[in-house]
Amino acid sequence: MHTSVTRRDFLRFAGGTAAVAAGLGLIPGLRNNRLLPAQITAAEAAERGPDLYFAGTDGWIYLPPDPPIGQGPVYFPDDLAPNPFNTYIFGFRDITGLDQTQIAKQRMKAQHSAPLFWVNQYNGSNEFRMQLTNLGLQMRPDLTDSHTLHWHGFRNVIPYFDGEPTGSVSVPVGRNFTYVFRPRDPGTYMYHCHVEDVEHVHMGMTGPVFVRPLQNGNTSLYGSGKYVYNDGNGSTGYDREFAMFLSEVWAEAHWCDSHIQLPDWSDYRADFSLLNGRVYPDTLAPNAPIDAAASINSLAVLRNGDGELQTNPNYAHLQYQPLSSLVTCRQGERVLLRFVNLGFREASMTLAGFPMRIVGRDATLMRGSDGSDTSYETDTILIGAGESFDAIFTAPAFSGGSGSSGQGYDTYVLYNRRLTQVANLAAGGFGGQRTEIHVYPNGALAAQKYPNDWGV
Ligand SMILES: [Cu+2]
Repeated sequence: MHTSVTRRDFLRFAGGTAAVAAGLGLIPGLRNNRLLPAQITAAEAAERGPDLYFAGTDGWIYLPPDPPIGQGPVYFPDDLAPNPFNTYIFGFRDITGLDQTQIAKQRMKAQHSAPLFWVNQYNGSNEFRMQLTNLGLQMRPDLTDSHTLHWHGFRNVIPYFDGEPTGSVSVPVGRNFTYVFRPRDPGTYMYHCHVEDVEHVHMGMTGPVFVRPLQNGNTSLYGSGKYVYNDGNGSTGYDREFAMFLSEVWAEAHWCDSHIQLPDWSDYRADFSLLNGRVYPDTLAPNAPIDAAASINSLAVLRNGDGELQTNPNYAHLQYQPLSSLVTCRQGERVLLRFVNLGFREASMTLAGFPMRIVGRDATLMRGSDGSDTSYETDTILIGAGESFDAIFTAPAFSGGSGSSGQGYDTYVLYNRRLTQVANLAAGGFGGQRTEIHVYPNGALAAQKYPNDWGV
């Protein structure tokens, strides 16, 4: 029996051992046996236990490999990728509730478009605590990159918990840090790792986060009692909500990271435009199996005994891209689309067939300084990098089911009207930011249990 150990294997083994030896479960070290005030806050938060616990690591995802993209077969599919995957990423994973043995097994199992989470607006006592650990980059033992969690657009941040590493702290390999938030401003935000952020953001360490308003639960303003903002009049009430998280993959950069090469970011040319971490037609595939009861602060994908993300039958290739983009609703319902763009290019999202009303932008209710309503109807939203929009549409009347008979719903299209972002210019037009809205008759669909839940 012959066993060869490559330099890469050696480094991977050494790197993994170092991560364990460094000790998971530590908080940032003390200096001169004294805690700074901010460290005391962090230590107290860690003692009380986090509301959520995320890990940063690397991993692999699936994008349509055929036909090959314009750059040819060198960069994509990645020849180092394990079946059925083909694209190397960095990303986060929700490891809330896992034990240390399970957590260690999540190395190189990152999720693209990081776990969707949400928090309630601060009411004077409900601080939100989010612990982050760094499991290292298994494909890049030569890199000792830290990770952070930066809440983009968060207004009352204190630097210690901002995740901007040059002015604050970051999380080295094998360490833990607990972020503490008091979210006072409802709306739709995004979060990302801020370490070497062009690279870490582009590699997949990005995701959506919502702040739910104190007004939630008030059913006199809108029947569902669910609102985007403290509007005072029910104008942002909705029945169902769907995250629409936009990002991009430049295949050459991802190949470079797995092959220990340096991409030149001035050559940036995205090959894939992603919606919730997938491209069409995978955008229409179902959510991964979700634990509805555990989805208190985040979309909790069911996990097996090893802590691994579960998948639906026939969708093993989407194991690390668990979030669907298909929108389902009944006629007459108000449906909230929470758009966030953390690609590097502007997106032009278009809903064909009926208008959306823009009720919020960058986590701000659309109101003038005198309180006047500045919301507006449109069929297209231009979303720059780092921007968010809250759009509500009222589902049109059910017309009897479009397409093949017996389908049971009407189909409308939501897509990026920029040709290079709705497909990647390859023959066949696959890929891109495109999904569908399925409008059902009265009586169909269950109430939504969590964001992006189909209710079917
Ligand atoms: Cu990072």
